[in-house]
Amino acid sequence: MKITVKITGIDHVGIAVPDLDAAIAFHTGVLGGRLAHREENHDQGVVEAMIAYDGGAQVQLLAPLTPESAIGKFIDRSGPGLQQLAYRVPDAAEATAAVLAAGLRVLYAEPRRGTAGSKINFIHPKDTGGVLVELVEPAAATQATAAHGGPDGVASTRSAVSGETMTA
Ligand code: V0V
Repeated sequence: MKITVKITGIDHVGIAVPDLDAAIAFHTGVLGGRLAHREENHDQGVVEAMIAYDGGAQVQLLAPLTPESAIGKFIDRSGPGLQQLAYRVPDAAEATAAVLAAGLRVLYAEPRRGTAGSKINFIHPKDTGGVLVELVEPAAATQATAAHGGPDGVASTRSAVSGETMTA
């Protein structure tokens, strides 16, 4: 039987930014988003902020902690802008296995820690038509809320491991 990645939705779109506070000010002040979560992730070399919009859309602002990090290299090569498309999956380990079974490159053998206690992995952009695809298994509390379909429940119930989750 053919194994496929079970995508349940778009979790977020990631934007590489050189200055996180300036980007938060634009996305909240001009675009009307809400700062739902902010976290430093040293494994990924980023400080990130999740911006949530009414209706459930989420944008992740990603600023580099070092020039050698993935986001530092991206900004150096391509400038600030869209860096990743993150799909939500129920099980990141299962999704990783499905990608490998399709003969594509995942970046990590096992999922790693992402925003707010999520588990994440990535498919190499050269194997997806030029888009860095992230696979996100949200933390359990978020997963349950998403299944019950609250309009902005995804962002407001994120449970932070080493970050700060804001509620409206
Ligand atoms: C690089 N390339 C991209 C790309 N980054 N294409 C589309 N979108 C991107 N974001 C292209 C680049 O232009 C080159 O194309 C080619 O890939 C280079 O591939 P490479 O030499 O294998 O690799 P690098 O050194 O450029 O690194 C790219 C990868 C790296 C994707 C391997 O950025 C990485 O490990 N990313 C995963 C981790 C990550 O992005 N963390 C930050 C977000 P040409 O010139 O050869 O045609 S952390 C996060 O999302 C969190 C915490 C969360 O969601 O919770």
